[in-house]
Amino acid sequence: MSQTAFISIGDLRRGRPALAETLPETGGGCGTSGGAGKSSCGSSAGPEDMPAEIWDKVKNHPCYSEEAHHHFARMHVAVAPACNIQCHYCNRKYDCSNESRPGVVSQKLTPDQAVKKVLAVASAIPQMTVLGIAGPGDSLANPKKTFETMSRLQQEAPDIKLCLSTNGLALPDWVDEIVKYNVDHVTITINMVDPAVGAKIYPWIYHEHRRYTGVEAATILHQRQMLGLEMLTARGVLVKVNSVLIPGVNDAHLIEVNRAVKARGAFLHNIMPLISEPEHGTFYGLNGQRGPTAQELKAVQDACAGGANLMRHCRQCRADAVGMLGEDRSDEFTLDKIDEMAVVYDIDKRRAYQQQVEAERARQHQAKVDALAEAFDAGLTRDDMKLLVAVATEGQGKVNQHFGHATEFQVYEVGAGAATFVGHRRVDLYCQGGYGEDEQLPSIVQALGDCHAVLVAKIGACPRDELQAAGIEPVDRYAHEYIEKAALAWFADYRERIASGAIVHQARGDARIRQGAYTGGTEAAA
Ligand code: CLF
Ligand code: SF4
Repeated sequence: MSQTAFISIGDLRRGRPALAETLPETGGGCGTSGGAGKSSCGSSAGPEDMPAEIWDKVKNHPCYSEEAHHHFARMHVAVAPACNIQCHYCNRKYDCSNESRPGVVSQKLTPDQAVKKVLAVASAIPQMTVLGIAGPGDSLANPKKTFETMSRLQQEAPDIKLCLSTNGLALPDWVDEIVKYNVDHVTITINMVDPAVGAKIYPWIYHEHRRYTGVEAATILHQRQMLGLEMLTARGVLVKVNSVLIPGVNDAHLIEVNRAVKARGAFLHNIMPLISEPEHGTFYGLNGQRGPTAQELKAVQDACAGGANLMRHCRQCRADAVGMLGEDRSDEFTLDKIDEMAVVYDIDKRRAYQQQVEAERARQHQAKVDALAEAFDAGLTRDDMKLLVAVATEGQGKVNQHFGHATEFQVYEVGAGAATFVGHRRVDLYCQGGYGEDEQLPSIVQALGDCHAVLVAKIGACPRDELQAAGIEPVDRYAHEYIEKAALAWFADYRERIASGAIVHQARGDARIRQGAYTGGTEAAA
């Protein structure tokens, strides 16, 4: 029977109580993350927030640690083409929507080719620390290929962390294998804990040689997902739950999902926007089901405060992605190119390089802590005003990118003496090698529509004017400053200008989440 207390996105925006108030505390929670009761983004946590053995697992996993994703890379190998369920947001002509950006077809690999590719990437990108199997179908609907790949890599590249993503239907059958091959990070896509909601997302599943449909299918899937999650966390495997936010279908229901997965020990919950462009040919795309706006996504994420810790830096990568999150170097490692490479998998060299990266990360972290201490101590504001600011950055935690070079902006919420990372916005590249592509400006402005300011290292006159006309303040006076410090300084200045009557504060609107493939490559921004 349905236990769903359905709250709409509109209710959330109007201030209906969040998870911590609406749902009883379940106890238990994540037995390993140390995140119980915290409302902060768990993936932002550091070594002081969790047991040493957990920190050891997450510190260089770019998805499980927000900080790590600025320093370490991951790669996926597309060895799992088949799937055992149908999601209304998936068209299997494309990569798995659970873990991918639809519209780009994978080069499917045999385990042999996959191992070869991993060794080639590992030798070329020494900070690549994690190998994931995330489709293009379901990793556990292709267990032979998945575990053959994992088994070989455990032998041939023992320093690489193994990670897989699954819809969970077959999961309980493969927990022993997952543990056997040291796959200590598993993502389960869980979009519902109420089969009545599930029936609107999954038309069918294929289980134990039989096809099931409707609520019966969703009930089986739900039970298998919960069982698999419990089995993994009992064995010490770190589990992240991905949920696709589908407005009008499971939006506020995801608060209940968050509670349920926390109670079963999930380490992180990653709530992702539905991608449903009609040209992708999915059921939802063809039937007018829209994805959420940026503010709708944030409202659901914020409403989960107090439940399982949230991941907010997911880039919804392809099933054959290679590189840092947000960049894709898979084109450099096609099979024909790998054949021509001199692959030298030198584990000692990799370790030495990663130690340097780790030392640099620690140095940057400490410099940032020192720089921010004063800004936070200043107690700049103690009222409830909160604003969003967008930031152009190419790393090191600093405002250090030109507006025209950004293919995404980091978004921070500023207020009450705190500046908190809340997400990112993809945009098309404005600068096209020496000139600005003005046709891109309206879509960039739309992507930042809910932000009061955009902090950049530099910006040209044309985008400056366009942003100002849209009520977004372009700010380049904090170039090369730490992001949080810059955001707090801008906020203090903004408050002073309001107090002096120089400006009148106005609420912002919503923002559009960029869907589909980029039209400008990251290499063009270099
Ligand atoms: Fe890949 Fe997923 Fe492992 Fe990461 S991705 S299998 S946990 S190594 Fe990461 Fe990509 Fe988001 Fe996935 S950013 S889509 S959460
Ligand atoms: Fe597609 Fe992945 Fe869903 Fe399977 S689990 S139907 S591959 S989105």
